[in-house]
Amino acid sequence: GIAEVGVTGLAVMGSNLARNLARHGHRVAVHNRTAVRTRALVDQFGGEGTFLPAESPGDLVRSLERPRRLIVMVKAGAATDAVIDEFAPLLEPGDMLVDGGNAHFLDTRRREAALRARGLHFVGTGISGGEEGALHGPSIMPGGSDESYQALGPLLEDIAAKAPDGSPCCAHLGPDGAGHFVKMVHNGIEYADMQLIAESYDLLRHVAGLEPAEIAETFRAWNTGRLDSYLIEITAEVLAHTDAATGRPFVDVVADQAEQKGTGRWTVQTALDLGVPVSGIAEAVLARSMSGHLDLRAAAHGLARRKRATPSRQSTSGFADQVEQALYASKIVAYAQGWNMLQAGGAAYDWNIELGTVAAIWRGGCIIRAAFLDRIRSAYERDPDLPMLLTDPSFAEELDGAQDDWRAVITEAVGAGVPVPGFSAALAYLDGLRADRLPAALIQAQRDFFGAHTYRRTDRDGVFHTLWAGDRSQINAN
Ligand code: 2AM
Repeated sequence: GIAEVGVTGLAVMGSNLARNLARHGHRVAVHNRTAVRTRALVDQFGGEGTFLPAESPGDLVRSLERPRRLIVMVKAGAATDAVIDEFAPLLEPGDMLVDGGNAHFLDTRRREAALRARGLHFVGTGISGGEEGALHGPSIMPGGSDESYQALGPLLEDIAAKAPDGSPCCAHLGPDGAGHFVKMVHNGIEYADMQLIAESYDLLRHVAGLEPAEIAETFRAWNTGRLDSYLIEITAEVLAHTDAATGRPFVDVVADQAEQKGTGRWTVQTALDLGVPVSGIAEAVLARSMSGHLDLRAAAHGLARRKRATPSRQSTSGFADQVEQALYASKIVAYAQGWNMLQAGGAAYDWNIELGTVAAIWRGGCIIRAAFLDRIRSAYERDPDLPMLLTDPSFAEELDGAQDDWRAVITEAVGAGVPVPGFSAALAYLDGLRADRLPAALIQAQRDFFGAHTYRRTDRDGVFHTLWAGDRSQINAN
């Protein structure tokens, strides 16, 4: 075999990744179940580098240098298992199968264990950045064995996006499913970020009374500051766009139902299992879900109607500044929750995920790429044992500086009847964490009342139960 690497599955993501490899001077063997796609790729883009088309799985495997590096780019789920079943018998110990799809990390753990038993490396790899990213440089999140990264690292780092400081947006994140877990959390954070941006737009539109084109300008201005990010940039583009057919703002002709492919939901499901409160991500998933309930929305139309005060245009720029503060503060909290989840997942599955490294490889290529991620990277560089992002002195200071405006914006939104679940959940999380006393005391007392679930006291050690149905005396319960 003479190809350095193979790619099977040549839909857009797979084709673009193969082209990215070829453009970087790598000899890449390409294969697809349906051969027309293979031919189309080579016909259209053969001039970009060295492609070696393979007719069959056997052909593909024979064309690869050993140990073999084969990247699988098929739809996550049954197709991945089918492709593994097809290729594994053709491979030899030490060969590497890279799954670049959006697999659930538990599937990746199962597949990795099964292939490890056969001497094969299975490398579940998150790839973020969409079609453009796959072609021009995605953020790459590989799991799998240390040994496999020795062989794959240089290749993957070569085709990955580069952070502003020039370092590749690719790093080995830990064994088995670590890469797909990190990719899942990335997507969860992406949901939260998009929700917060959407709430900011809603406030500027319906509280400040700005038009989409004006809001686009506001986002453009924000994008030159601390909110500088891909998502803010494309938000400005979308808001500035006019629908050709109607001449109306594009955002007004798009149906207001946000869909989801499932990684946000997985993040929340997994977070519940790990016991990590990721309320920012959860609210974002729930808001998308609610937007799709057209029956309920129609039924609720006109309920609890607000008489909306006419927005006062004079105070608009002051209000936009306040929204920027609220957005930024909520974003810090949502990201902090995401990092708590990375930490908890890393501990639960013994992955030893380096929290600063995750921020470093999300600085470029992926959907949440932003200047902000370099701040997170340096926070963990300053203190690798940071208990959470919120306690980093520079983030703590920014939260403190933002909090008056943040509270004012939420108050305004509540008064106007504009829903801000992301902003409010973020603030509630912070207020809860920093509280001297939580009403959890009352909940634990209720639990003791109806279920004898016992309680601890603030003033001495031990576990207690009150005889609620009897004379209400307290007994030792352990
Ligand atoms: P196809 O072109 O032959 O359909 C995205 O759907 C990619 O995954 C396509 O390249 C598709 O191949 C491939 N794919 C989907 N299911 C597959 C399977 N069971 N085996 C092999 N490839 C599959």
